[in-house]
Amino acid sequence: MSVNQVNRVLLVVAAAALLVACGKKEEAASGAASMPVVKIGHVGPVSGAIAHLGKDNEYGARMAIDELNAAGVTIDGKQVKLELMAEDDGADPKQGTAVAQKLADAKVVGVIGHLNSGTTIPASKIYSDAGIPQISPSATNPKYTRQGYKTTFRVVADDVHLGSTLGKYAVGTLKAKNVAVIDDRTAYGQGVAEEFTKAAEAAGAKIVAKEFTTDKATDFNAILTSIKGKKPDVVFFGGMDAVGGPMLKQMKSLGITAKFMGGDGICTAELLKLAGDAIGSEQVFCAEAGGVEGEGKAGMDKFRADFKAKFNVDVQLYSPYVYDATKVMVAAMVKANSSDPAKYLPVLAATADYKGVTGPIAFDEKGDIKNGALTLFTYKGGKREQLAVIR
Ligand code: ABU
Repeated sequence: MSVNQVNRVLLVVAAAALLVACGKKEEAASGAASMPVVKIGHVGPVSGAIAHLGKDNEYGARMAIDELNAAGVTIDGKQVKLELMAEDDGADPKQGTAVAQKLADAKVVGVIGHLNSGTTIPASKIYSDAGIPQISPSATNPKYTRQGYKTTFRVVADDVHLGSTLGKYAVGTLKAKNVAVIDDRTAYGQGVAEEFTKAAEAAGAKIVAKEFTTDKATDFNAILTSIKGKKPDVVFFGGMDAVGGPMLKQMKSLGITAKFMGGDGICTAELLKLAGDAIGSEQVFCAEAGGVEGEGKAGMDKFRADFKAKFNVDVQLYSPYVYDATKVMVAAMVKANSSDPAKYLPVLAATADYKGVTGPIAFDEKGDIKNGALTLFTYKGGKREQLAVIR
């Protein structure tokens, strides 16, 4: 055979191999297209002042769904395709109920969200009426799971746990005697500030000022000037980082040197950017409504590294909890052998030993996480630094 003939034969063989590969690819693609689709909703504020937190949550859901689809999920003998319907509620209660209705009308079989208590609580009635299981990965107002709905679940500790732990810490560890309290009048901010106040007073502190702002405010000079005159050792803020950051800047320019405390809403990576150089070393103390220790840290570290590699951003706060919430929901569908909410809801409620990256997940009779942890943090050297995990 001449060299030309050999080359022609090789070309024909290569072309045939290419055709076979393309055929297989099309076959695989059409296989995926013909799979039953299981729609799961996610809601958070991906617009507005806390869009960075909404995106963090949404990425957690996307990561879980992508991993599950890649591994293959089989329900009732058929491989299914999980589809995420991600909606934006702008942290606004009205927008929250509007998107909840949209998801119910679209017949999602479950919802992960919302992020804020102020949107999660009103939306939960819509999901309950439609029989759609809902897991909030971040809404901490206790009311959410205390409305008597069978469809509400939460994978983080609540504001009673958060506020009371922080109140005791302010007095017991930071030795605060005089405390000022500010909240943003949202369901979350007001609730966590009330729990903090009760615990700080019970531990012996005097509440020297109670002030209010909003979750959209940018100017705090009037309330901070009034607080400055009361000389507090600690200023507690019930609200989110988008307000807490500028508040810290204005505290600095007014010369207020009190420690600054808050719940999970300020306990983010973004607070460092939002407050700039106004965060003094070990001046800010906050708590995340979850946490891992010991052997669990390796799994969380891997999650953070995988998240960064996939989205090119760091975890802000609750994406690992969203990731676990999504996987817990799908695990219940697989165990129930059905994505029908009526069939998998009792299995989800009976979740007893799910091992997540955020720790073990089991639900109590209200749908709250059993034995939920808290992690106390401070900010030091331009980083959020863990102080302790508390159960
Ligand atoms: N838990 C803090 C942020 C979300 C919320 O409860 O409103």
